[in-house]
Amino acid sequence: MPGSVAERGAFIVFEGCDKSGKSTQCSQLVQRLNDAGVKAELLKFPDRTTTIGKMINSYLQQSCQIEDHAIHLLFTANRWEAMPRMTELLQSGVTLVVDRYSFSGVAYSAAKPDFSVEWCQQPERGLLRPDHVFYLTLSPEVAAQRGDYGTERYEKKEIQAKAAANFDLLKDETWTVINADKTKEDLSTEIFEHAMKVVDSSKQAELAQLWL
Ligand code: FDM
Ligand code: MG
Repeated sequence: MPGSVAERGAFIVFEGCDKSGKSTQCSQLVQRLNDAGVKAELLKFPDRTTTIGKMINSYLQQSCQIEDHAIHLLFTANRWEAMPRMTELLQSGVTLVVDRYSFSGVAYSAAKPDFSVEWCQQPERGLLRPDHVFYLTLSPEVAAQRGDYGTERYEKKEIQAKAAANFDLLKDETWTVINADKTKEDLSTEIFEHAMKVVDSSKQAELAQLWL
């Protein structure tokens, strides 16, 4: 159409606690979008491949200690360092499917003693704002049926429960809460159908900033 601006990609985030099937759903969504002719890429936070990401990885694997405020800021910095590339991809029409984002950053740090949601949100302000968040929830009973947690730092029932309570505080109208207690296929179909609408409605929308 003459005079029309180029269409951008959608910024879609998946959030939820461990064992909710987030990573599986992220990959499936990228696959389904690509099959439907929508250019889409998978990203994940923390991105453990960068210099900052390697420090985060050592911290999560408990091979080093990092002070609680400092690690919070490293998780945030790991998102800031990705902004130029993410902006470029979105502007060039690529939809981004992102496994965890600032909401995990706040939910997990604010689960620690003496950390407030507000304090944790500050350094995240101004990052790209997702067009949509799929929040996958799971009852503690069903999570327990999925086997033991791993050995990484936050893989404990109490921390996951506190993080889940914090996620609830962060929800807004851009979130869809999805009960993840379904088959992978049912879940993935439901998410894909919703995501196609998000891709469509984001095409002409301005990219926005988080929590400003
Ligand atoms: N996590 C993740 C944080 O504490 N802050 C963050 O900003 C992000 C993105 O890191 F326990 C936590 C959440 C989880 C851990 O995440 C590793 P993955 O998705 O299991 O790699
Ligand atoms: Mg994990």
